[in-house]
Amino acid sequence: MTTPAILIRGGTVVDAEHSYRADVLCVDGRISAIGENLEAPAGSEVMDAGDRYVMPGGIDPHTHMQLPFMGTVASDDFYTGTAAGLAGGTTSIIDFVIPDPQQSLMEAFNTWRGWAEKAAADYAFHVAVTWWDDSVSRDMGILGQEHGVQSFKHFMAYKNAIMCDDEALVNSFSRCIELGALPTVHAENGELVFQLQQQLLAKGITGPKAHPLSRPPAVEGEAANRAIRIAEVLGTPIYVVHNSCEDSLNAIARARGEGQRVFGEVLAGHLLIDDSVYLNDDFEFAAAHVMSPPFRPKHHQDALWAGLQAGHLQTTATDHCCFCAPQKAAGKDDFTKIPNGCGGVEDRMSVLWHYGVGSGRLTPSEFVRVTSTNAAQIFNLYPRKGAVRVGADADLVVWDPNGSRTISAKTHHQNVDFNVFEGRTVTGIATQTLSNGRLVWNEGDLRAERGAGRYLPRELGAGYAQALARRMAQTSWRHG
Ligand code: URQ
Ligand code: ZN
Ligand code: ZN
Repeated sequence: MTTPAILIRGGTVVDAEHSYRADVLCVDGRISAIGENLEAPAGSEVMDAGDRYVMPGGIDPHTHMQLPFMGTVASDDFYTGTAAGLAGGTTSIIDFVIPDPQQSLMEAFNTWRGWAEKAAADYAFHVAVTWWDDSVSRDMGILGQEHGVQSFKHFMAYKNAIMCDDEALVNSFSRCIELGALPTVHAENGELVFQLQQQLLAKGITGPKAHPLSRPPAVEGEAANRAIRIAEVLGTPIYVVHNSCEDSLNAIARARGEGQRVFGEVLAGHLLIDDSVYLNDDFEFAAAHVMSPPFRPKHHQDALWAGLQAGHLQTTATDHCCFCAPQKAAGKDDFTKIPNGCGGVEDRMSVLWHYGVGSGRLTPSEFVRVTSTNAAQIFNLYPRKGAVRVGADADLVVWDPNGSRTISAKTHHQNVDFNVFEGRTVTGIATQTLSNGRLVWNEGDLRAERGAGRYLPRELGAGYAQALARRMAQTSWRHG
């Protein structure tokens, strides 16, 4: 059954550059026309966007749907997690294939591809390099040249599990340069974390409050700086995921100030939630917030917001990796066994609008840049994604800047029994979401379709990322 054309009439288009009044016509899953007073083709649906914005659908470049991790499996799968994203205005995710050490990257990629068949929205994959030998190098080439994988992830944390040592980092970054792929890192020094964990357990400090004590900002700053320096010496761009603190942000800002091509990501959670959550006497509440890097003392949030405004951080994400209370309880007597991860894919856009645009920190166009366009350009999904332009996929969100909602696990669509933004009333909501030209979210009515999501192959090469980095260099002064 073909999807009827949809004419979004009377809205204000907001893209990464500007805002302007225009109708948007979507035909066969693509944007087919943008302009004033467009005719509605026969049989099309006409949607009145009134005084609302029409923006590119959000792209969350960091999710872990149904990730097998720390002895359990994340509770949102590729269908429920992408459906929840659509309800919040996010229309594409970039998830992670994470091979076990010694597991073939190709084998893991095929496994994740199978899991993602059920997705309700489009998805791409970063592939993690969790070990090294010639077969890993070979598989990286096949994945990059034949399967559209343009970015490879490296966990510098999680010793005795998926942690990359410097040898693997140097080899893999070098292979990325050969391929024209972008290396990304989870920057925490896993050796230090392990040491601090043992020290805390030896002192009998076993509750969730030990989690942030085992991964202080210096542990993240050291790893971010080390990864950035390795990238500098080898000559590759690098993307640092989930920067949570001044220490890693300063490492990025220093390098960018010297013209190095470094991109930084920040999670909606780290911009708003501080480490007091770990002092809560209720184990379930504190454990629900155990993720890595941990939530930090409040002053780091101001630095992260400033980093986003200054252009040192280019993307926002969620690291959506949910575990329900019974799963978190695995660490009841030993905090190192609490599955690490929190949710957020449904709330990222509203949270960033409320606290970003609502506070005057971000303009609407900067909001679009950091929730969609920059990620599309860095990870080579642009302009198919992250743009309101003729020919792009009709992934659009009709945004009501004056609408509000109160976030709660009682009402969210995420398949998890906790919401880290619980109780916050936010202004700025998606009233309609179109995924490939289909109306999938309409005033609270979610019509996500299991299996409608498509795999998004990505070209190798730093095309837009290169251009983006140059533009950032030219304009970063503008954000003050
Ligand atoms: O480290 C990650 O990004 C994954 C394993 C999700 N968990 C987390 O605590 N961030
Ligand atoms: Zn991580
Ligand atoms: Zn992650």
